[in-house]
Amino acid sequence: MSFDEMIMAAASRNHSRTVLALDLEGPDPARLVEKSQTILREVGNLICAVKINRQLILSLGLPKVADSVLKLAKTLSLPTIMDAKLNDVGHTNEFMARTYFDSGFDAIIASPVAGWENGLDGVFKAANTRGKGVLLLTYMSNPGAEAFYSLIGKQGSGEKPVFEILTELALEWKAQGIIVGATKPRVISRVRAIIGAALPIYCPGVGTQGGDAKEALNAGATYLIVGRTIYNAPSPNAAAKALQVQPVPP
Ligand code: BMP
Repeated sequence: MSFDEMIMAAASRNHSRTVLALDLEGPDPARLVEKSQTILREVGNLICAVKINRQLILSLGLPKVADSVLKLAKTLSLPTIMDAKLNDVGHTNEFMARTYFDSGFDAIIASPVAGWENGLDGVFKAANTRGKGVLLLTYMSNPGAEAFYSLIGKQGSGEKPVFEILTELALEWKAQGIIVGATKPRVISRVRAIIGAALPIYCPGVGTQGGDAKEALNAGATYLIVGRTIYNAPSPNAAAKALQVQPVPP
């Protein structure tokens, strides 16, 4: 099954469009593994994917993450996304993508700012030959993101905001998804207007960062990426339940 098929199957099975951002921190690796697995088991049937970031990779190391969290996600039939935000030159990006994919990740996040030639070309090749997904960061959720992503860029004889140019690149490069902050519902609407039903939009920034789940979904979000609002809640299960929605593709 491709990444797209896996996430759609999990979304429909669990009536959820929530991607859990499992960004737990802590000094004791054994406890960190235990806590990660406990939360994943608690919300496993209320989410559609798991996103791992540098918190777990740097604390546990990739082999340990693969052997614990990725393994559990697989037994729960949940696809896994590595939030690597790849943004380097070709051979380095490609090495990271290959290594994460071959350790068990089903998709990876990259920044389109690196460009295609000797930038993300090898990442897409590594993904496409393995049936994995590439999601492109198109508008970040933090307040400071506006300074770059809303900048007006020149393209041919015309002008448009950088995020619109990045959105068009995601279509051209055949990415499996676009990431836009849930804190920016107007940007989500604009991106949805540009891409129509061609691609899913993944929205981080719900809850703790101030984004509203319903607003993001109404604006055109396909999936919500949610971390602290779930794993720091008194009941992660109740917090994940509160975010459940009927999946409506894309
Ligand atoms: P939280 O729900 O705890 O705010 O976590 C959001 C997750 O999404 C984090 O892993 C963060 O690194 C990621 N993220 C984000 O918050 N904004 C972006 O624009 C892009 C992200 O990947």
